[in-house]
Amino acid sequence: MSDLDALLQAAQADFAAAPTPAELENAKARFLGKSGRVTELMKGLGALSIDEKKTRGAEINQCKLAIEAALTARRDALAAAELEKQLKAEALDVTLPGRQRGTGGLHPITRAMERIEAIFASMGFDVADGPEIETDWYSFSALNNPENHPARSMQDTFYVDIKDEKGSWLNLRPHTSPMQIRYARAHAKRYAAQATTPEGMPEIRVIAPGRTYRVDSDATHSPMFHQVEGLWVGENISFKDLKAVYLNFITAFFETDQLQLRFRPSYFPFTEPSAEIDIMFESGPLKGRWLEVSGSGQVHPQVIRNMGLDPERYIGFAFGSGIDRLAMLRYGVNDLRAFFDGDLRFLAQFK
Ligand code: 2U9
Repeated sequence: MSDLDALLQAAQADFAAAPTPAELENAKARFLGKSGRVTELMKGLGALSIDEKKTRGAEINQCKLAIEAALTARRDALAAAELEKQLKAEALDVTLPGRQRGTGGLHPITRAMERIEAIFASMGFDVADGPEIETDWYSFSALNNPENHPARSMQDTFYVDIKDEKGSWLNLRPHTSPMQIRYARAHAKRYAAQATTPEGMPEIRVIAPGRTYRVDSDATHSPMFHQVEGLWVGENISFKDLKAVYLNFITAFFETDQLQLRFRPSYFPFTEPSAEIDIMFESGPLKGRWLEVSGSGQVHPQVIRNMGLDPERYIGFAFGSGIDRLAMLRYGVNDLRAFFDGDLRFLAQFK
């Protein structure tokens, strides 16, 4: 083997052994660089005769071209390997399912509450808002609860470790009635301050929806639940107005007029007389069973007085319904706790 063949083989072996482009460039320098082996051979030509120079020079050139070709081939091979590696690392499996971007939705109780507000708004009812932490007077006294009434006990009502200016513990409101007392008092005060029109004070027509709290927990009771109470106070409001309003509400809420409504005598300290409201569907899955959906009654004269109004002049009705129970009936849910467990598999069904 000629020295040039051996040189070519050595170059090919060195190039093949270079694992990276940088090391390949080092190998190139060893053969083709300024003091590389091919350059050294070229320098040796000076000592030869003209004829020898021609032949040897042509042979060295041939060898140099072959080394350059080997270098290019190795460069291409390394670049291809690098590309292959990169493609593997960034491989996309286009058959994988796409990442889902979930859309939020309103909680079923919020949806029920918004529907209730819209239905009562269509009958001219305003919507009251108010604090969830209340004073003893607004939660109990204003609603004609006697001092020793069991609703005031620690077993029934949650208390907050703060006292009001009268020295009573604050409570988590056990019903939404305090909002209506606050609303009615503000309303009465506003019209007392103005020169009263001959027609008198405009009627109070308001619903109070919201979160309420009681010490109770099972499949049909949650320590936090939702109520909507309605109040209509004017100079000539009667039970027939209550029946018309409630029937209109319940047919709109359940989107059917295939139902009956009945009043059953009852007792509440804040209404007199008082009645439970039952409904019975005439079709559908709940057909034929009387279901208790609300308490109601004519607002007690003492409660009218606590609103800052004269019970000799003003009269009205009130009702109170559990929103969670209405939503359970509406959506066919049989465990109240499902609404508050926060399980998205349940909640997502209402989106
Ligand atoms: C004022 C005066 C009177 C609201 C009323 C009821 C009867 C009643 C219960 C139904 C199911 C509570 O959620 S529940 O457990 N409510 O039975 N509520 S009358 O009476 C009022 C409200 C406000 C100023």
